[in-house]
Amino acid sequence: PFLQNVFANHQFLHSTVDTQFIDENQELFNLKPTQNRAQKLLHYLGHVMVNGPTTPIPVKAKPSSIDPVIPPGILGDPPVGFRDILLRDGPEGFAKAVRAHQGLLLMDTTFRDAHQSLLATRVRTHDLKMISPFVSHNFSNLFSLENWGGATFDVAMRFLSECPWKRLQELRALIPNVPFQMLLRGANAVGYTNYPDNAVFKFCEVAKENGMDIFRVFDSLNYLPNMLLGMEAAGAAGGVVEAAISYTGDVSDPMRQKYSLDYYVKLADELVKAGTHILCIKDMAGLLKPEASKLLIGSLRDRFPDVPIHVHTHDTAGAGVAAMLACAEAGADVVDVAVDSMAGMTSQPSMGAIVACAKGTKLDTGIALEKVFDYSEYWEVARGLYAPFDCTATMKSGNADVYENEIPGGQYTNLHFQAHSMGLGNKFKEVKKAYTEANKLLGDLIKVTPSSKIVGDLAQFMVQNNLTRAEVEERADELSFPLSVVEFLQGYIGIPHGGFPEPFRSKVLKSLARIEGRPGASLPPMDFQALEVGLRAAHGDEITPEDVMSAAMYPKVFQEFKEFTANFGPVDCLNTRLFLDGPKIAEEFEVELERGKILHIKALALGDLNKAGQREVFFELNGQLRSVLVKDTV
Ligand code: 3PY
Ligand code: ZN
Repeated sequence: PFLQNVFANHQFLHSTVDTQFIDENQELFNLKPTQNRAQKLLHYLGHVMVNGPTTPIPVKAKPSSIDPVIPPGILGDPPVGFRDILLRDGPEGFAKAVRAHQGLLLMDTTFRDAHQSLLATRVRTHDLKMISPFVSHNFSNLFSLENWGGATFDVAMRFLSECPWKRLQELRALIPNVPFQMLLRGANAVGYTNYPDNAVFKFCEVAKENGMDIFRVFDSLNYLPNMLLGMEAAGAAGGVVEAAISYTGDVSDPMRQKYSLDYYVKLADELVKAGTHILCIKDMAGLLKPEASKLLIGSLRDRFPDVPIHVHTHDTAGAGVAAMLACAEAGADVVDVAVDSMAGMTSQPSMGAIVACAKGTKLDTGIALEKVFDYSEYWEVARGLYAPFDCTATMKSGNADVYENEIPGGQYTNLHFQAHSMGLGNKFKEVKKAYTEANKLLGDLIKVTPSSKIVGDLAQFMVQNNLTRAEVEERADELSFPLSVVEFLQGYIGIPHGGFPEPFRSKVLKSLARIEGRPGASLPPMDFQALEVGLRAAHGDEITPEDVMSAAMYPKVFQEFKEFTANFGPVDCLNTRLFLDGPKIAEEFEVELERGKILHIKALALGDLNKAGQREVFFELNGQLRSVLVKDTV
């Protein structure tokens, strides 16, 4: 584009120019993005070489220089799996087959919750795709692979500059036999606040069309109307509905009465009555102790002999394996694990540990430990590529204090990162204490996205303003609270169990509006057609129904993602080291743009800073010399 500008320049064409010509004609550097994907990728690589990664990096660590190796064992067609049963018998038949199955079934969270909890959700489609055929061939007896939803949807666009739908499509093509599972935040879909009902329905429909099978539906307050809406949307799309009760407190502690065994059983009654195919206990903070597991899962098993029970936990305190085995003993059909090298701490308990402990017992998973070791080795090395995001850079262990602060796994890691980046590395205990107090102030909530963020925002507000719980309560009518807290009290995400805390709520809200009932019910339907017309006008005619849903969920994030791609091309085709760190000078590498379309690139040199504050970066692309001009912003 630079040379095109030069050759189109009137002065250049019609008079003799010297080198000052460039300095005097800075508009030559107004480089319009070309339509060429290869040139755009060079632009991206040049940008990273000059300015560092485009995605924010929480930890000062470089991606490892060791490449993960795909283990052997990918011959022929993949074996038949539970997805084949689902496709043949539908959701009800699938649920029956799960219930009838002898032995313990596993959901593998490595592709979603494990990296959401340990690596700030940063694992890229590139590395998921590499190991997918191995999973399909060697883990065909998984109940499901959790690979989508939760925070992965917006992080894909926001920080990885890749399309979440393309991830789903590509993984589906590589793993036809294992059911895919996603986390749906009920009426919040994959966002942080309630959407109009038709947006939740449409979202599930498009997800199902793109290959999603099982929808784990929860609400961050266990607010039944929100849960029912999500369940209906997943069911109407033809998905397997897995209604998830978020677990907090401790049913084995007679002193913790707010979230008692009776509370959970009554809620389960409603979800089963509403026709859930599977019932899930979602222990997002890892609070479910073995004794509580026996009580809770035992009661649910007795009450619902025909409904498959699925349990999710986090290993923050270190009791995850013990708890999941206790759940299985008490009658759970499926428990969640992550492969060993992506397990433990705020992630799920270890797959290898559970497979080994269950081996030879009535809970035998039928999974070969040797295959778990291979799978784990891939991830151990792949995880090294994400060193700039790895919580182990600062966090050295889990902590049983989670039984007191009840912080969900992913948020525990986030708060730890935040405390360190704010220079409060030795004050994490105080941050957690403030979280505990903020939770009490808000009336002891179920805490999971987004209610957990509201508690976290209030905790941060208390730490920053040096306020105790008593002071906040006393001065509630004069303090300027975070918007998320005010909106929560207004009823924007639903109604918490036991109602809103009073007089705190009235003091904060004063005359502000209060939403009655289910928030989504009062939102006008989204006009998808108008949205699509607007997107086509802004980004051209290649807008897909999936893009429309991305924009419906995250309008600004989607727009920025499209702008990024228009400038920098399909960066998801780069390997993770190149994406994060760019190539070294003289490094040669290949980039597969699409099947069979391979670019051969060599990074040649980085030019000096010119007067306009730019550097020219030189490459060889398929044997031809190419260069890009990049503004040096460092
Ligand atoms: C999410 O909502 O992303 C969660 O993982 C909640 O546990
Ligand atoms: Zn989780």
